[in-house]
Amino acid sequence: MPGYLAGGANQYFSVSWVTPPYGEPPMKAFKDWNTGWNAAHAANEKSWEITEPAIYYQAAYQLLLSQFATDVSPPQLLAPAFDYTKSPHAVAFQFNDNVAASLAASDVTLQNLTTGQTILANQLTVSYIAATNTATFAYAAGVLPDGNYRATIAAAAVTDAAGNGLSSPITFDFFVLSADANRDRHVDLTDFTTLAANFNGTGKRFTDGDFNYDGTVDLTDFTILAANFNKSLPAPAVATSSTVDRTPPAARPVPLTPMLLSAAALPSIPDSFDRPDRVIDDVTS
Ligand SMILES: [Ca+2]
Ligand SMILES: [Ca+2]
Ligand SMILES: [Ca+2]
Repeated sequence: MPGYLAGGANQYFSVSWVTPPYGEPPMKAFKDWNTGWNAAHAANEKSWEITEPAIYYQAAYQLLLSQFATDVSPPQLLAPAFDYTKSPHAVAFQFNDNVAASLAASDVTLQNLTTGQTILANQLTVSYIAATNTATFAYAAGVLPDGNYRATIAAAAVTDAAGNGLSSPITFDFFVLSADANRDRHVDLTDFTTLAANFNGTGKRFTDGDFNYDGTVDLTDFTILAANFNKSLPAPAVATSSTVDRTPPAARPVPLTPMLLSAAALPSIPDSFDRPDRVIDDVTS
């Protein structure tokens, strides 16, 4: 085992009538003989005793070695995440080592695969939580445009304190679909029902229908939902699969759209949302 501190001759040799090794310092606490029962002393005569390394030797020795050892391990990505629950939207990457000094907003490339647009680095801000080694890239403007996204980080862009880069580039896919409260890639009656159930509520989140992230579910969020109603965002096609989206937008129910759009224009709409069951009855009948 590298760095294992070996034991050695025991200066505290227990057979007191054999000197040396008894009573000698470590470098002289050794004698080569082979004896069993000693009749004169009526006792067994141990011919060899060693000192075993104990934790108080070993730990200190390992610490000493560590001062000379070099970190050659590449930092590893533990968990990527996209946080749609807050504005600004942000992608976060947790590493197993401190990579703070190497980070810049330009390290991540954020591409909207749906539109082909790339979010420019000057639209991102980077922050770092040292306690968890988590780098967060936030979209300064707040809410990302709808689309399937791919975040990539080049292997050399992120290094630990010893200068080790990642062993491979990072690729992380996620999606943004405004008003999709339950994150099923469709804006439909389910999301509308959630919004209706939380209408006029405060302390709300995106998943409650607070689509503009102001904490309240109100007409502004309703308008966002109405504008996106019946919109679907299929997952990007995977090269190895011939699977296609089985619920094309055209096949999804549409009758709510005119009602929502016209209702959104009515100033009295918030009151009618006090009874979400009534609203849904209207919608489905
Ligand atoms: Ca960098
Ligand atoms: Ca949905
Ligand atoms: Ca809101």
